[in-house]
Amino acid sequence: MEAPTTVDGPIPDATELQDFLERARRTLTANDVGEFVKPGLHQYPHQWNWDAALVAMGLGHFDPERARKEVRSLLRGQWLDGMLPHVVYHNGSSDYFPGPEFWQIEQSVAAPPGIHTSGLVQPPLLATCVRRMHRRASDREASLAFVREVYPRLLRLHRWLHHARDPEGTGLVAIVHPWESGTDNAARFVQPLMQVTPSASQMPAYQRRDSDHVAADERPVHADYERFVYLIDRFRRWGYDAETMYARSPFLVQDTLFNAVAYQALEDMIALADELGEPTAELERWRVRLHRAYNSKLWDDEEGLYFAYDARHHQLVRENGVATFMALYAGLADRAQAEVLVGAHLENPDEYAPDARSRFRVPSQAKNNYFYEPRRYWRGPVWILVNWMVLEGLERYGYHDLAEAVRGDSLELMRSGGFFEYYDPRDGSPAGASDFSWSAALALEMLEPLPLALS
Ligand code: 9WN
Repeated sequence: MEAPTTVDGPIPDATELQDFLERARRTLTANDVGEFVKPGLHQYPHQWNWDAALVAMGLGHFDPERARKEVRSLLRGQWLDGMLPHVVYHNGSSDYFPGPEFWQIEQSVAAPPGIHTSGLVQPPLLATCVRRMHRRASDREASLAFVREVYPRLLRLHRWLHHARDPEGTGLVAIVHPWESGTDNAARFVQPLMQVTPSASQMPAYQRRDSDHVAADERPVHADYERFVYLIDRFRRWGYDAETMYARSPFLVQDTLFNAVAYQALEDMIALADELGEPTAELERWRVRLHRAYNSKLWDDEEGLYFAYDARHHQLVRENGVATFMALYAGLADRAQAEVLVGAHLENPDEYAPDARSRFRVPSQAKNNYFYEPRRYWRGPVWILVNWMVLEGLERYGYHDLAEAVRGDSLELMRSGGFFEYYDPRDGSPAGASDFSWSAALALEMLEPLPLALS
């Protein structure tokens, strides 16, 4: 394999490359607690939905059987109506807030019996990761049997998303809580969250634990947490009834990143269905509708950016963040849109390209965005997952050199800083949780390309 280039030049030699890959594998193995792989050493001691999907994809590089177990574990938390929760608490309480008891999922008739979970969903990356695991698997028979086993569960998740979260048939799937976006405190949620106004008497008692292991200024602010908690309290009072949540949640957003992930997942579902000989008409219908709505509703021609739509207050949220490039990841943009996204924004040093103020691609918030903070969580730091999605998108549209630059920066950050949750784009210093599983999983995915020959 050719050594990837970095901002400092190529990774020196094959031995170092092998050592780096070995460190990535060891990070995943060290976070393995048996039933699942923790997202990081500290901070997140349970199984998260899209983390598990990425972890499984990473494990698929060296231990396919363990990778399948990760997916099965996650699916054990699936709700009876198809919802796949954002956290599965296989191992009871911990020092993480909210713990299993806070959710009171027993209030819902759809909660799965005998297992604790959250009551929210997360970006549906699983079908995409399952398909990539399948493409990589050398034991084709075992892999196909696994796909056959999990496919109906994946289908139920997507059916739930396109019904429970789009009861009006808009084509776009809505989220009811910033945690569902996976990018919790991104600037595009500030305005919708500002309209969520709990009074002191409406706030349940709780204690934040997320700054026990990570500096408070690298985490969401107090006002965000108040709203995160308040929303959960509403939902549990409503018994997590999907209809009520859609109709009454004070936070209802048709998100750029979430819908791009959902769209790519539909493409992957269709490919898996074809291979299994399953019908695809329903998936096709959702796919076509989503494509149309994404471009007619979320694209702002004047700015040349995609924006999230606040479906509760009927307006676009005009904040420039990295989620705008997810249309490239999913192939939702046409050629002209792609040229604007890349030429006017991704390559613009005032927004995302390196300049004297920032050395590393890709800041999660445009540098000239009002809410940009280079070390605060989803408000500016570089995330390996986001970089992976951006580079996949760039490759898809033929921007190979730029994709290589994003890959190079990502590898450089992980090589010099370790597998962290995120990195400061100014100097590359690591931040957030250490030994972060999805960063390690994606290092493998970035360096060991998918075999071209298989489906
Ligand atoms: C809340 C586990 C998760 C990720 C999310 C990330 C963060 C949780 C938190 O950690 O969210 O779900 O406590 O901040 O935002 O994307 O899945 O790694």
